[in-house]
Amino acid sequence: MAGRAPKGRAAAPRRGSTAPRFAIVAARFNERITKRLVDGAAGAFASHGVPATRVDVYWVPGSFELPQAAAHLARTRRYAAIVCVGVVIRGQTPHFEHVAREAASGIQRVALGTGVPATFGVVTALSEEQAWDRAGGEAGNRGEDAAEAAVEMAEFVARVAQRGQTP
Ligand code: INI
Repeated sequence: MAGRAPKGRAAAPRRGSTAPRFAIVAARFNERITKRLVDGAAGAFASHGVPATRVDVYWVPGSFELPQAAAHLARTRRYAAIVCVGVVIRGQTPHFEHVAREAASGIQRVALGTGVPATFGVVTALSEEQAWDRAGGEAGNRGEDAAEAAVEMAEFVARVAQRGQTP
C-alpha cells in the first residue's frame, strides 16, 4: 500500500511453551459490536499462525476498565502483547469524552510503564452505525488492526531483547 513502511516479518509459528501468548481484553459495553472486534483480533492472530489456545480473552465492564485489566495482565509477564478492544459511542452519554480519553491514554501508559505492548482497538464513533462500520463493516475492523499491531510490537520487543544479548 502506498505510503506505508514495510511491516516486520510475519510471526513465526513456534510450538510448545516458548510460543508467545497474547491477551485480548474486551469491554462489555456495546457488547454486540465489541464481539466483532474480538473476532477480528482472533482472526488476525490465527492468520499469523498464533493458535487459539495461545490467545486468552478477558471481559471487563467498559472501555474505562481496559487499562486497569491490561495493567494486571501485563504485570503477570505471561503475554507478549495485549490487545484492548471496546466501543465508545458519542451519542450515548456525555461522559463519552472521558471514557475515550482515559481508555486511550491509560492503554498507552500500560505499554510504556510495563514494556509489554498494549494496543488500541477501541472504536470511537459518532453513531452506532459508524461503530459497526469499524467493527468488520465498510471501514475495516479495529480489533484486527490492533492484533496486527500487537504481533508486530511483540516481534519488535523480542528482536530488541535478542540484539541485547549479542556482544
Ligand atoms: N463504556 C464503553 O465502553 N463505551 C461507552 O460508550 C461508554 N459510555 O458511553 O458510557 C462506556 N461507559 C462505561 C465506562 O466504560 C465504565 O465501565 C463505567 O463508567 C464504570 O467505571
